[in-house]
Amino acid sequence: MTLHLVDRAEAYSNRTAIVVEEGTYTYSDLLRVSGTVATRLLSGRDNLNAGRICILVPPGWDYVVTLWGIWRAGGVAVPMAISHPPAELAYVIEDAKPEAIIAHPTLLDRIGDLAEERGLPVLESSALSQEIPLCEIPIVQEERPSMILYTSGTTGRPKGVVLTHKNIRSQVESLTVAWEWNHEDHILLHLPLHHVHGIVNILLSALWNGGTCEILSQFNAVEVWERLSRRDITLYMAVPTVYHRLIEAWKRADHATRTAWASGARACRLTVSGSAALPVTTLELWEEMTGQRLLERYGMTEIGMALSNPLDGKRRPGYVGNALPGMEVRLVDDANHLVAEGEPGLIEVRGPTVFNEYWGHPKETEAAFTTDGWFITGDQAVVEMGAYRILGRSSVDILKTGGEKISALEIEGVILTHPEVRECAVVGLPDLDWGDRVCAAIVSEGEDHLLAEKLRAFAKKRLAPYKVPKEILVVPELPRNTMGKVTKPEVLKFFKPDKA
Ligand code: MLC
Ligand code: AMP
Repeated sequence: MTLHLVDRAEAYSNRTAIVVEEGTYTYSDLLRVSGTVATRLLSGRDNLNAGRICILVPPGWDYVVTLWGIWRAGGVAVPMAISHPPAELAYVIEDAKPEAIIAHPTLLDRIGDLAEERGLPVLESSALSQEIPLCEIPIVQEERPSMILYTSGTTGRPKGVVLTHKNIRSQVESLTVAWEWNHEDHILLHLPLHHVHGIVNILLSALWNGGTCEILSQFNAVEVWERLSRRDITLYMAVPTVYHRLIEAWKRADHATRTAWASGARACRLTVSGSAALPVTTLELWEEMTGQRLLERYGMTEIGMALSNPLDGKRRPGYVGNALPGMEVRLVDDANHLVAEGEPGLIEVRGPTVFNEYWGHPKETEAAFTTDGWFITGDQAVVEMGAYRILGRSSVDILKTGGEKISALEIEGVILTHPEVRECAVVGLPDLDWGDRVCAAIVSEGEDHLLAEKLRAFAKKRLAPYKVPKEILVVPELPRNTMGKVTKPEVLKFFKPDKA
């Protein structure tokens, strides 16, 4: 059997699959060009046999056919973040151990040296889709791994989450039932394509259902509003920071513009928020402007989506609803006993969408599951009046900024390698725009009054842009408890709360 996603595309033949600035592509185009990519990747072999291939391609047509091409050739896709500096890309390459890297022509500079040092071939995405006679496309079992997505853990560097084709199919099927995806749907996509939010909830859900996914290469609030105002987008999904930015742009617009924009959003059948806690004020303002009550849902790279407010029925502000179709969700205490309704507990999840392993980390994989197979999310919640409310992470060292999960310890580790830094504590300051605003308090070895600025430049070279602290303060000493451990709630007090 071939992949269900591909089988289904055969039936959608002349429907529009992808819209990008350069043009419009049908499902037949998608099948033909991804077949070409698969043929070129195989170059005479029968099957890539789960060989990893890194993708460094911006959101667009090339990205979609590259992803499908790798899958159809029997490979495992490792989408990399196009915003990452070479140091972060090098980490992913070292960890995933790919057989090749597919890069967009505009990103070759970023990856060229890294690949050469490791003797890895770099294939240009545009060259891979130059049509040639197709070879026989292999049969790919659904139990096979399909992609590895990198996500921050509590301890240090990011880990690769291995998702099988079956995991992805289960994720898409669950969302299809819950949110009634269908072939009339037309969704706008501007989220990065190295996370489940953009890849599964938006791109693959649209393609599974014969809908249309319209891709903007990056987020721009005015562009999104303008596009919505054409009133043919049926679904819109984003992280809370994006909704906050849309609201701020709307406030700056004149009356006629506001009316046109709002009428576009009003025409959607559903607008969804997730990946981080949605502030109730954002939900209320969005509803006031557009008449749309945002549907908030909760998910994670390791599990896809687990909890969702209902499509029909009451969506309570501040709550994320209940288990999605096919998912089991429970709350437990420290001894792994179920907690009663109204009591806070740790969220555990089980179901066909849940990943099997962290790539190359069997110990971490084992520690992430209970003996009876529940995935331990590390998030806390409470059930009140029959719906889940997320309370936050169990660890103060995992932060969410603009929907990106980051480890405070990873950032501290990098800053501490600077010779002028003696101590460092990274915290997330609550912020209406970013969710957590990343801030660092440091104790300096010397008296350099330019150290904070130097450190930002130092961090920028080594870390993804969203991990670079927005504010760095030099302090005389870090607050500690009686055991000598830095107390992060005390560190937070160094910084001024929410600028919004
Ligand atoms: C960019 N910057 C960020 C940032 N993104 N800083 C903190 N957090 C972020 N997420 C930096 C930029 O590098 C720049 O730094 C400065 O902030 C201003 O950038 P900007 O132009 O305002 O940001 P922008 O490029 O518009 O990006 C913001 C954003 C983007 C919110 C649109 O971050 C985004 O698309 N986030 C979505 C992430 C996502 O898809 N998460 C899903 C994970 S899956 P400087 O120094 O140059 O000024 C998951 C599971 C689930 O969580 O449940 O879905
Ligand atoms: P990631 O590892 O990037 O997939 O991020 C997953 C994490 O995002 C979860 O473990 C939660 O901490 C957070 N998250 C996702 N959706 C929500 C939500 N609706 N409310 C609060 N936190 C969320």
